[in-house]
Amino acid sequence: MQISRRHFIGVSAVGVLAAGAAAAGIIGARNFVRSEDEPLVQLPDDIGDDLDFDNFVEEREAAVITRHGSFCNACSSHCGMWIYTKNGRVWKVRGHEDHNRSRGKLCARAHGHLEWVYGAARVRTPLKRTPGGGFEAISWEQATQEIGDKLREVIADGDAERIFWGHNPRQTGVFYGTRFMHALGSSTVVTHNAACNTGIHCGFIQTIGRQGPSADRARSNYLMMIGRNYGEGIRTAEMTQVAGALKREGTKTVCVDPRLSATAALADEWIPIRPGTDMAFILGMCNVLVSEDLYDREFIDEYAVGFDRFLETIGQYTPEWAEEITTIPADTIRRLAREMAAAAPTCFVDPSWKGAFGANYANCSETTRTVAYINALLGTIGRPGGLGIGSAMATGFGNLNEDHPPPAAPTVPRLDGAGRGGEFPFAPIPQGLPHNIARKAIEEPGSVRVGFIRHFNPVRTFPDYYHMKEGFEAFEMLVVMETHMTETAMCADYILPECTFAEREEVVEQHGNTIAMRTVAIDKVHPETKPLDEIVPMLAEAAGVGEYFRFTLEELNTARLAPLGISMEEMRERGAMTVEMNPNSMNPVRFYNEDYVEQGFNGVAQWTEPATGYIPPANNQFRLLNVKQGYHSHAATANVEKLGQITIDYNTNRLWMNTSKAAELGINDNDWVEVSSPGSETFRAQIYVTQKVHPDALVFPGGYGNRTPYFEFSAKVGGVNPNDLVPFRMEPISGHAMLQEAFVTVRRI
Ligand SMILES: Nc1nc2c(c(=O)[nH]1)N[C@H]1C(S)=C(S)[C@@H](COP(=O)(O)OP(=O)(O)OC[C@H]3O[C@@H](n4cnc5c(=O)[nH]c(N)nc54)[C@H](O)[C@@H]3O)O[C@H]1N2
Ligand SMILES: Nc1nc2c(c(=O)[nH]1)N[C@H]1C(S)=C(S)[C@@H](COP(=O)(O)OP(=O)(O)OC[C@H]3O[C@@H](n4cnc5c(=O)[nH]c(N)nc54)[C@H](O)[C@@H]3O)O[C@H]1N2
Ligand code: SF4
Ligand SMILES: [Mo]
Repeated sequence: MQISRRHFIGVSAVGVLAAGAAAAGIIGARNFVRSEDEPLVQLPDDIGDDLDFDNFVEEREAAVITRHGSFCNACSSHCGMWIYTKNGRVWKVRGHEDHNRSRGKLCARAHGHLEWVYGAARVRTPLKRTPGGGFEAISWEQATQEIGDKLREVIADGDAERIFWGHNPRQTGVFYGTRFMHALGSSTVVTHNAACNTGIHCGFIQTIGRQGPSADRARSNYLMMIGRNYGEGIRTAEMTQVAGALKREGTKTVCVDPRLSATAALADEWIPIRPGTDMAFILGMCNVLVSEDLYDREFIDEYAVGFDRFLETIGQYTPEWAEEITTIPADTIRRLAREMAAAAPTCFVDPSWKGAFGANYANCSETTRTVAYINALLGTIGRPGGLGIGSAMATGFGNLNEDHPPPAAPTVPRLDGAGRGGEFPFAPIPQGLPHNIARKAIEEPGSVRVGFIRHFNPVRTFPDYYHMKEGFEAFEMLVVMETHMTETAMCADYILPECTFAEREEVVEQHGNTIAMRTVAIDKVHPETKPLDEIVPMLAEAAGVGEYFRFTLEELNTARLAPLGISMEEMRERGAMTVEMNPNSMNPVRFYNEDYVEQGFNGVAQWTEPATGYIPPANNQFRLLNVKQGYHSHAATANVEKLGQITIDYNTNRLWMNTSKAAELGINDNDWVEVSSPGSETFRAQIYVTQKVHPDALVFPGGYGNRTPYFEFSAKVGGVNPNDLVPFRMEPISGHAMLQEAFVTVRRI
């Protein structure tokens, strides 16, 4: 009898008793054939119950149940998970208990997105654009040959720097995409971060010398969350920690948010703020800490750079001044600053993710600098219960051996203007600026010749659909590697079908102190689809740079794991495990940044208005807010029936409007309105009238309004995509896309 390794692992995981049943059932699994028109994945009613797998298998003797280590693919949180299969089909998923991003928990999307595996909108074969604008199925041979020929032509012209790679940065894509670009002679790899958290990355790098500080939620006595909604912008383990803080005796939680988010609803205090003015609020609190001598002098003496310059300007930012801008009463600002000082250093102002200062306004990276300032004043940085500065793997991943040296990183300029010497010298690399590539392609014809996009839908997830579309259609060749027929895929010359997360093994990844690896859970549903580690080497061979890719994924992962003393067998069996970490050392905190002064920016962060100002220009105009809902991801899940149906059942894609504003405009709950912004199309939307939102804000739940004709269920779900109402713009310092720089006009129908 042949027992494949993954069946065997599954069997050992569910126990000896199951082994007999499973072995008997292998034949069933081999005979299992999926009919073409079988409906979307059928999940049993008891999904999520705490099953006793031994008894379960005993009850259903014929079923072969296996489990496979993986991580969820439905958002950027990378929650570790187990994929369970039954008779060779994905059956259910559960949180991986040893993975620090999930700690045994998954959110609704992890279950819902199993539809991606079996769904109808999957790309099944390579596709080529036809002259009429449609697509025809072609073979992999033809696709790679034609793409390779184009690449050879561009390289022969000396134009390799006009090629780029863009993605939602997953470590497999980072490895293969970067190596591929370097092999071709291009420096440009860009990511989705410019529509997410580039402002935050830039502000922290420039102030504390590293991106992505974390918050020590589990040990903190005072959590101030400014535009961070752990309850709906989910990473499951973090949500669990915040749930703990909400319950913990003696721990205070404050949410500063223009709307009562799911987290704010459970926090000790909700502080409604006028959108786009968080920097004024933080400067106001800094003013109190300084003027009342409540700051941590020891910390400042040891770590602050340019503190004198900061003292010269902070005096003007009184709580009364901040009240005018933020609408938060001066007394409240004073009280919150004093409370935090009393809790210091076991407190933090959250470094946040996207909500308030990730990539929304012209002041985001400057706001981030003030978040670093206030945490420094409170002495929270690097302290238990404060802001974590992270740690690095004690023993890093290994590299491929000398038979497979990496291509040298080219020195040609980046296409997106990010980094030293570019248009946006402070734009963090490797995040990059994909929307600037779109602009460049439009404004300087021929400047961008070839784009590769993988696992990324920038035409829909960046502001200004028509601008992004025009830009992405202006390249000589766009190749999109997708599982689905997205808006970006619709602009492609070639679409290459990747198999889904459940059907492939991937590069071993590090997520904090966890290393994890996706393993193959099921056979390919569509046999013509391929994983990235096969697609890139094929393209590289065709382009004449195949020598950089003559190794297998197995060899790569074995080399990565070697210094850690972990075998592939153990990695596959455990899915995720904890590795030893060394704490990072503290960097100075730059209150004054001379590099900024050199480039004409402020040495010390000074109050900066959003590009569109902060007061709505007219009575029927509102600041557009683009927010996450717990059961949708970006522009990817409205087409997932099990998730989209939640929206339909509970009517949750309505736009939130403040009760008194609605009364002023004669709008009732559930009324339909027209919304538009200067230069945009006009959209119809339904209004949710509520006191849970600041009068200046109109809340657009994110993720709706797909424009690809292939997303049929999404069309049924409806809704407006905020990116259709926001023009193309770039934040002056970090270059991000400013997703909330628009006031929308509302008209009752
Ligand atoms: N359900 C779900 N979870 C996700 C994702 C997803 O797509 N769906 N994606 C993951 C990713 S990539 C990200 S970046 C994170 C995002 O996680 P978050 O950044 O927490 O989520 P957002 O909903 O973008 O914003 C959080 C809050 O900011 C508020 N906000 C908006 N404008 C302002 C403002 O001007 N000032 C202040 N103070 N608050 C403001 C919004 O009302 C919202 O409640 O979520 C991650 N988890
Ligand atoms: N309107 C709106 N815009 C937003 C946001 C929002 O909530 N609403 N959120 C913002 C934020 S925080 C972020 S981080 C960005 C996210 O920006 P994107 O990364 O562009 O967002 P997604 O919609 O998640 O796109 C991921 C794409 O990967 C594809 N995909 C999924 N699995 C695979 C796979 O295994 N292989 C391949 N090749 N492709 C796969 C999906 O089909 C999807 O098209 O968007 C930003 N813009
Ligand atoms: S937060 Fe939810 S959707 Fe995102 S990776 Fe974790 S389980 Fe998946
Ligand atoms: Mo994001």
